[in-house]
Amino acid sequence: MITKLSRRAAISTVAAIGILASAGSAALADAHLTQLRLSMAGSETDQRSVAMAEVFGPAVSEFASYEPAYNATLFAQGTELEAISRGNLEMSIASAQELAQFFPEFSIFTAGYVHQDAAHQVAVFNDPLMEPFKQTVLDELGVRLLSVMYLGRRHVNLRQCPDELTVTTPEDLNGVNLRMPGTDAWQFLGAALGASPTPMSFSEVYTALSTGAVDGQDNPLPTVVDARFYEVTCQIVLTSHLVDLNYIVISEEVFQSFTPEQQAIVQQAADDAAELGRQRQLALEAELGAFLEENGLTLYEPDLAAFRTAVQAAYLDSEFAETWPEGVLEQINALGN
Ligand code: KDO
Repeated sequence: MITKLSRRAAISTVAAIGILASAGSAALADAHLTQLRLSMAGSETDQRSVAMAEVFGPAVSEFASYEPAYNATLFAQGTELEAISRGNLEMSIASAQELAQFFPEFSIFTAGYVHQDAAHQVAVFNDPLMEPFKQTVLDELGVRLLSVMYLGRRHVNLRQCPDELTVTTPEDLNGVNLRMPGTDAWQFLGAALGASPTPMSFSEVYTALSTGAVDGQDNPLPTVVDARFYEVTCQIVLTSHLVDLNYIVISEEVFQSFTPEQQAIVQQAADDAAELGRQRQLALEAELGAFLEENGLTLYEPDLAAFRTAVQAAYLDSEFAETWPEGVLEQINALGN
């Protein structure tokens, strides 16, 4: 009995030593990995998140540990750039609207009806016109813009059904309490659409829609489905007012801690993840209209020319346009169709 127990004890001690030894070597291996925490407001099932987890994480795994945090659990939406700049975070998926808080000229990428489609976003991001924008963010915030991610065509998604409110022109949105994310550039876009914009972070939108605290929100179809906004809304006005993007960003200090070979891997991994995410978002956009209709929503196009004219005029008349570098709007337009 005693012998048996001792043997068992001996066996478990040996096993425990083995486990500890392998845990120790894993910890040792991890110590050589650079931690890359990415904070974002989107969910784990958002296709941008999925693409980063599937492509970016594995591609850098020899020298970095990719650790995404979703639903703004690590940093509140809109605070990520500052967190990276202060050395408290390594990566995020930042919007041009957030960058415009620091550098007003970025508002050119937030203006309604400027980007035409996903390919246009990529052409703009990779064009030399983008270099001074990227350099400013690098020099002044210590943040590197790695690649451009496609979020999709933003549309107006309302609680009211079409028999209560049909939207044809921006005037029809007068008095509509439309949730927009909480920066000046977003609020301006909501007002340019004719609505009364209300700032609110993404994580609060579902509840605000379900209680009627707001009449609606704007986001692309994949986000309406991923965040289940369709459960608490009745119609989607297909305004396509913003072909929306986010930039994959990384701390420049962290980026410079990598060897040139590792830097090239990080860059390629970001480009590959962005491409996969873009293709998946485009596919979802093409198919989700049917899903939303099956779930009782009405989708329709308003007078797009009326929206485009009103929104473009609002921007050109605004203080935002005064910050746009000479000739850049024309260069952006020339890269489109
Ligand atoms: C949103 O808050 O409506 C928005 O779509 C803004 C985007 O820039 C992006 O941050 C996105 O939220 C989140 O990633 C959630 O999808």
